[in-house]
Amino acid sequence: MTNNESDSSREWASQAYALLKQKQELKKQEDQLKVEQLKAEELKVEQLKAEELKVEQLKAEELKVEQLKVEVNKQDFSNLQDETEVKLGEFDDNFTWSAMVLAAQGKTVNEISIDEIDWLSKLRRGLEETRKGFVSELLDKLGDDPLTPESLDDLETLLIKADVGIDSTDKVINSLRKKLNEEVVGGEEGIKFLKDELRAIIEKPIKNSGTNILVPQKGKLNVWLIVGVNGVGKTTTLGKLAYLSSKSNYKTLIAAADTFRAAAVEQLQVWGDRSKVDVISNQSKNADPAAVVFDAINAANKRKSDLLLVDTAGRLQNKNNLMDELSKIKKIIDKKVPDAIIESLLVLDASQGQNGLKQAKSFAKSANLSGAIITKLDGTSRGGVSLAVSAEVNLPIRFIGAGEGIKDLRPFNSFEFVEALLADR
Ligand SMILES: Nc1nc2c(ncn2[C@@H]2O[C@H](COP(=O)(O)OP(=O)(O)OP(=O)(O)O)[C@@H](O)[C@H]2O)c(=O)[nH]1
Ligand SMILES: [Mg+2]
Repeated sequence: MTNNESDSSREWASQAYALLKQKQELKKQEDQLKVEQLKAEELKVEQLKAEELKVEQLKAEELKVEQLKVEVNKQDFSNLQDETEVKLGEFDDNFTWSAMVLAAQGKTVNEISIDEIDWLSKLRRGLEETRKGFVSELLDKLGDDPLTPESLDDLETLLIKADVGIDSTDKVINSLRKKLNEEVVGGEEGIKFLKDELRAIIEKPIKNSGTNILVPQKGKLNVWLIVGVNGVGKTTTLGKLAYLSSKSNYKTLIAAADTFRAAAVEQLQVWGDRSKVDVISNQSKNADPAAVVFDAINAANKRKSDLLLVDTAGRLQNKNNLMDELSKIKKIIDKKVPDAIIESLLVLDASQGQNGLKQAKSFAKSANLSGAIITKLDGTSRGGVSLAVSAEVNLPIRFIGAGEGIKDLRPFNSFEFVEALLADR
């Protein structure tokens, strides 16, 4: 965003803020109304029962109550007095920046939500460390002066330092060099060009996959395998995904297929409880992960689930065992539900930088991955590794995590990511 755009968008942001405040009030009133409606419907059912009216009528009323209950529960859920509640914060720099990023994507004042603002603020704060060693230095070096071949050398060093990877860095620098040979490029314009280039790198595997945002396909069982080495955040990510999915009204189920680590099932159960999603597990010692998946598929079929999230082990005796186990799980799914949509999502801890990239490459060779999820973007200086994953492993990034809370995971949006990465301009 340029400074001029910032000025005109500030007014927009203040309108958005006022509207969100109004919406919050309105929602409270609607919730109250729904609770009252529910009470009235329940009373009706009681009366109908007492009068022994037609069974059909009774059934219809009961159905209505059930539907209302779901509605009220949903409202209750977002109004819970716990960490899941998001309140409208101050009208500050964070709000303005987030609103401006949404406006730049063509959203109208009416279309934005507190959740979105909250997430963007988190993302921007989370990427602060990456930005510090990257953008601040970049801006110091580039200033507002036109780009020179020397400033490109500096930029190259900075991109490598931010773990963007050699391939992506080369690509960006070459494009910029080519542009420099053709015309004078001002500082501001240089940053804009840089943003476009970075976005193109991340977007490429997403475009190639033909799917912009990953959601469960309707009318089929979707099975998402959450894989990755130990400690990267698989189980946490799965918990957040279960929340996102059930909140979005997909019938969701969790399979606890990490039978290697002792406390894995309990940890998953906590997430299941928080997101109100059932967990299928086998508590016996040395349970076979493929057998857990087998049970979970049976349960998913019975319940007509939309999405089965499978937690897998990150630590086994050796890497071959890990790969064998994953292929065994896949075979079971293929056999039991041949038309299931399987996604193998590799979880990567951004703070591991180039090490994480190595893991991704080694997994990609043997595990037939379909996407990546980048976690722990909060508080690392290595957020740039997301670009390397796109460019060097050719994996579409599907979700990103920036915190340990249940709402700290979102579908990946390349525009928002690059804006947050270069948020000072
Ligand atoms: N700050 C931060 N911490 C995270 C994030 N995601 C996960 N964590 C933390 O990372 C730690 C490991 O997370 P787990 O979800 O247990 O990782 P895992 O990959 O399932 O680990 P194993 O099952 O042992 O292989 C926990 O303390 C999480 O709270 C994130 O986005 N940000
Ligand atoms: Mg785990």
